Amino acid sequence: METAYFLSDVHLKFHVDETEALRRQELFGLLDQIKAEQATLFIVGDWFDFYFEYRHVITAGYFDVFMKLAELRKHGVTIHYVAGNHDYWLGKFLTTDLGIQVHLRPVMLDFGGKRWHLIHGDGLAKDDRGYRLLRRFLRHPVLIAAFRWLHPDVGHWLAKFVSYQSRTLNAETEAVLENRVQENIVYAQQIFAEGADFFVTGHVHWPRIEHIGEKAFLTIGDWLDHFSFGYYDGANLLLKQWPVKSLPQRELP
Ligand SMILES: [Mn+2]
Repeated sequence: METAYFLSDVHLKFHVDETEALRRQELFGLLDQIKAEQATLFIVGDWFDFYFEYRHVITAGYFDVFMKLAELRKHGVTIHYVAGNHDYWLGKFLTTDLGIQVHLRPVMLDFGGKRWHLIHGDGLAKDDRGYRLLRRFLRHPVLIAAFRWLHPDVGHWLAKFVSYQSRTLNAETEAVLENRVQENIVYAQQIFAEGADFFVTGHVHWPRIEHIGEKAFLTIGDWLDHFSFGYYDGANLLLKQWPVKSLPQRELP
């Protein structure tokens, strides 16, 4: 039986304070479970709060995370990683050195006898026009090349501001989040019409599963408040929460 776990919006920070260390401890608990189960891991964006690949430098604050992913790979776990808006700049350290299957764009793939559409979901909302423009700028090859020439310490320092910006943008009311989820469900209907069985997304930080006949829509939630994840048991897609002991945990809405 092929099983899978879906995680998004973990927002791993490169400054590791006490909360961050505990968040990782909980996350590694789930990753150990994935390893023991020999399941597949699907990362659906914003795994890292900031990720940028230089040619010869990796981010020190993520060292234990890289080690953990390498450990999973060594034990035969397949890892797919769909880029998010905080970690779009994925590169060959992840693909070649860690053996992760990276998707810079939303992807349709077959797994466990089902057709999956995996999309982080940034820019999907109708009121996100300003962001879509910003995204075009942030993903421009000239800007990326220029950023690579900055000293990595300066680059990370700058990234803290961009990251903080996009977090304050996310401090929204439940009604707004609810509305986003509904918009995403409308979008998912098109993808279902194109043949997908399961639509998995993130970005909204508001966990929800909707079963639509045989098909299902899942927005994963986050690893900041909900500690939620998707689980495919070989036939059904489920929304679950990791029972967190060390930090406050919000119930599913
Ligand atoms: Mn996001």
